[in-house]
Amino acid sequence: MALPQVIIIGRPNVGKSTLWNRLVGKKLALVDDQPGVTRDRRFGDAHLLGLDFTIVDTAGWEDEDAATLPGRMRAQTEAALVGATVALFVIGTALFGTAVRRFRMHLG
Ligand SMILES: Nc1nc2c(ncn2[C@@H]2O[C@H](COP(=O)(O)OP(=O)(O)O)[C@@H](O)[C@H]2O)c(=O)[nH]1
Ligand SMILES: [Mg+2]
Repeated sequence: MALPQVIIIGRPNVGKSTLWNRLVGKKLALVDDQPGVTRDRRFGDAHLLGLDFTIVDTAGWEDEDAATLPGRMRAQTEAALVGATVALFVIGTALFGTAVRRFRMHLG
């Protein structure tokens, strides 16, 4: 039987790929402090609290027109939701990422 799917969704740059890497135990998903680095779904095997499941990293969920790249990324994420058992909606580190970027720009 297929494992249950847990899908990680949320705005760009909130730490979705970092969480995915942590749950899979390997640094396979790209982590960056620029939004939009994850453009497609990534599947991995995870084990937590005695449960085996498939964990799915997704592109950031942006409210953009379907014809644009962010809009197509959102469509990918919405398609992934169809097969999911659980959705983890990450709202975490958006302000942190923005603050780091602004600080770096400030430093030049
Ligand atoms: N302080 C802090 N930074 C984090 C955490 N998780 C991710 N980050 C940073 O936030 C930025 C975006 O992370 P990423 O996983 O690429 O976010 P994604 O775009 O949602 O997949 C990166 O610079 C990470 O190093 C966290 O738990 N704490
Ligand atoms: Mg990502």
